[in-house]
Amino acid sequence: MSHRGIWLRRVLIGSLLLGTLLIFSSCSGIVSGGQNTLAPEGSVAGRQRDLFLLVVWPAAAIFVLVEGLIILIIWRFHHRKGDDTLPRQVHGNPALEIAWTIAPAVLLAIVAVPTLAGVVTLGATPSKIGTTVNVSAARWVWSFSYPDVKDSSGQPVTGPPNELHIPAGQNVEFIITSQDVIHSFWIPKLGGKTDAVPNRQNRMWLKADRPGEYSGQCAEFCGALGSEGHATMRFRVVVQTPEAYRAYLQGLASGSPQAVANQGGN
Ligand SMILES: [Cu+2]
Repeated sequence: MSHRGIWLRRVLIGSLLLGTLLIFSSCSGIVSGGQNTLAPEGSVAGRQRDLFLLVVWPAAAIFVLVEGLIILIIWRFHHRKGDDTLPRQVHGNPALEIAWTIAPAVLLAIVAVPTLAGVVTLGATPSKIGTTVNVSAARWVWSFSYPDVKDSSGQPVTGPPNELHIPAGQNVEFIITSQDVIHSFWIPKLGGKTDAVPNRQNRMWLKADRPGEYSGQCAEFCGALGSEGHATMRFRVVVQTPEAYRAYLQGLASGSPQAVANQGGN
């Protein structure tokens, strides 16, 4: 192998190793933190994952095909010592050009059908809603209140900051707003994201399959101050059985948070 060939091979192997390392280092935190969108625990997140993979797999196949052809062509047709003859010159190939114009158009049309169907389904609030939660974001805390149950002054009961409770197996609607800048409401394993915008009420819904604890996160960079900031703007999501959820709301209404402390969803 020529000197240049050895050098090229080293660079290729080096970049491949570095790229793989980078990918795995960024994934490990997401997986261990319970924010893996590829392991959904609800119908909305499941559909979002399916749409993502529907695009990623064909894109990966096309990437491998195109990059493979480029590498093959570089290897097959590069200049060789002692061979100074001009290769065969090609000007245009109508059949090939029509094919590579039509093929992507057909592929995009196929991908568009489930994508648009998903946008319509996930964008519309389902007719049957089990419960509604008001979500209010502020730098750097999430507040959740529950209009299904009112406190003694007639206001929706409010839970502790950065702790959301929802019932399993029911469509949950969120009415989302912000007190200051734009934030984004996101529970990676259950659904999202929807922006929290001051003076606006955005709606989002999702359904959690089973009781358990999940992790939510602000998904719109909203500033930082010292050790606090966007990155620390996370919240616990406690998915409970519908009965435990109702009991939790009643506990908030009666002002006895001690009574609800042990009713975490598991
Ligand atoms: Cu934020």
